[in-house]
Amino acid sequence: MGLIVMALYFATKNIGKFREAKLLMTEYGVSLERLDADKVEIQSDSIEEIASYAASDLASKFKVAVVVEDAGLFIRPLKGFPGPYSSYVYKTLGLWGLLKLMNGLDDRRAYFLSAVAYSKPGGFVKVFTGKVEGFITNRPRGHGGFGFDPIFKPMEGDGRTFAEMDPSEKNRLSHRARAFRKLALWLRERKIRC
Ligand code: ITT
Repeated sequence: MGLIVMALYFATKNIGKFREAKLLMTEYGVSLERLDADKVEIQSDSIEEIASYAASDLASKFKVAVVVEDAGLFIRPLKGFPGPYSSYVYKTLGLWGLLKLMNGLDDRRAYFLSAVAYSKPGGFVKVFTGKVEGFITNRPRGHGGFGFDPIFKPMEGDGRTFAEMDPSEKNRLSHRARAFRKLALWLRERKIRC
């Protein structure tokens, strides 16, 4: 198969997400553009389904290859809450509201999941996932990153929260970097240059 050169758009309103993905993809020679478009967000408890639907909808609307990421924080003692509702819970309860729900809980285990859906016009969709295990801290720490970063301490780290790391350190461990890395390697395998 010959070399295919095309533009790759990441549809997200979250600038923090975009910066992290762009930094990671640049390491693999992939140039990511941001698409500031409204996404269709279906109701589902599968982040893969949510991302796939939105990506294929935008790819057919804009007639370009589109990437959409749906991510969430899953807290084990809360049976995976807030999961697919993370964005809503972040906006309504915030960090302290979530910490309050965990008051008195010794089990602080949680993980972030990311589903990155790549779609082309014509209905093609492929999904890549990434996961990072960790713990919810007792109070917010650090000012980097976004969302729940100040209260998430990755298991494989050195005790710092994601918000206490710089973007390249977070990218070594994060759910998002793991999913985007899979996409980058898949594009490389198929000789797709973006
Ligand atoms: P787009 O849909 O526009 O991409 P969003 O912020 O709404 O942006 P999600 O639906 O994937 O994205 O929301 C997931 C929420 O989970 C997000 O708003 C954060 O609060 C949280 N989240 C996801 N990834 C995170 C990360 O790496 N660090 C901290 N919080 C994260």
